Amino acid sequence: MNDPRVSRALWARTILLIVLVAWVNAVSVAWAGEPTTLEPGTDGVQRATIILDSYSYSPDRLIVLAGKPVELTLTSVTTITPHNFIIKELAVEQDVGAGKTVTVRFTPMQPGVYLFYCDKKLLFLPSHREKGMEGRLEVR
Ligand SMILES: [Cu+2]
Repeated sequence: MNDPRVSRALWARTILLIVLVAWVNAVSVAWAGEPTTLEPGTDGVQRATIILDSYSYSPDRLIVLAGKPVELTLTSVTTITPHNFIIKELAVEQDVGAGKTVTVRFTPMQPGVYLFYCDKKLLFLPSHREKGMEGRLEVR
């Protein structure tokens, strides 16, 4: 084991393993973020703030109750890239310019899982949704 080539190879393998484990952890955290449950305020409105970046929503998993209004404050932290927020089944479609904050309000009546996403794209490039800018709203 005193051969320096052997210990170099062992080190290389150990470092590779550490990098791999760190990467797998980072990816699984991104995929399985804890859902955010929106508590109704005294006025019955379920509110949350969502940060829009290229190309993500944070938080990207929301849980709300059916039949009560939902108000989302959409804050973009980008400097150039415009985004939007779409929930097709609920007729929600809101542009969010770079660095802007806007609110959307809607009342989901049917329990179920609704996907929200950004359909912006530049020319022939993949859409922001295809780059991962998507989340899910669970209506209970
Ligand atoms: Cu976008």
